[in-house]
Amino acid sequence: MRLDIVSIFPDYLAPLSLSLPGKAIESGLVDLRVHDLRRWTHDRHRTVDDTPYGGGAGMVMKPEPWGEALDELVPDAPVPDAPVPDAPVPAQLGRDDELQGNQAPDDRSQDDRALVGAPRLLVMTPSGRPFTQALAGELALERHLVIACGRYEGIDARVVEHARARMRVDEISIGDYVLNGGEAAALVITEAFVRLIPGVIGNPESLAEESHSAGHDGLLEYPVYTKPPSWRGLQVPDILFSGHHGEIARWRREQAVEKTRARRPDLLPAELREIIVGEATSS
Ligand code: 6GU
Repeated sequence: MRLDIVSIFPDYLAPLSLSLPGKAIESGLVDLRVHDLRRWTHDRHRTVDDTPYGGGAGMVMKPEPWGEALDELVPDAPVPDAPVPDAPVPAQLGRDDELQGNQAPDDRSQDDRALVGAPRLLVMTPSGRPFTQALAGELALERHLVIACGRYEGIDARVVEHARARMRVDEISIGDYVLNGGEAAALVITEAFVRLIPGVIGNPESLAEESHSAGHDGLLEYPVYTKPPSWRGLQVPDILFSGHHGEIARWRREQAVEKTRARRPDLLPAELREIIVGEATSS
């Protein structure tokens, strides 16, 4: 996978060369390139922001540096101002038999269909759609991702509007809180999808078991224990010494359901949900 990350604080992305993403880079599975947005400015002060039209607090990131950055990083993208007949598929990855299973959901619009296999732009913003494990799984199969880290009060909205015509674009949020910029969020999503790239993690079975994976109905993970059997007066549950694999599996499932009910009732599959007295059932 080719991964381009654009930021005005490229040093913020340095931790990506450590640990898991670092190994994926060394092994050649990920070709990571971090870029300073100011490279695409032309004035003496390397200006990337300006005051918002319509007034208001804060600064808005100017469209020109972002436009030039995307032109350079995704050079094969079709140019929208010159309408192309018959929805071209980018030549370098256009063949149907090369497409990954995640790339062509049936509900995709005609315009989107032309972009199947095209580079994918992820714009980090608190107003984006929530990042999920399912999206991480999709991203792990992409050939070329570009992550745009916004700062200040956001990026001029025309940047995304323009990009949508030539590449697949997702505006992504990592949760309902506000960060000063998208860099920390870019670190988070990169760690989440890089470990799902085939070949990055030694034992793929460990992936299926963990929280938020599809393997266990989306339940949170059951509690785990290791030696010693007694520690500071606390015992490992007896069932785990029983050797009854069926019973152990049942106990773990029960624990996972109860933990999910307590912490994340929104994740409970419908058949495990209990009617809570007093809760509105219709609008
Ligand atoms: Cl992706 N960016 C910023 N600035 N704040 C966020 C976020 C992203 N996700 C949650 N909060």
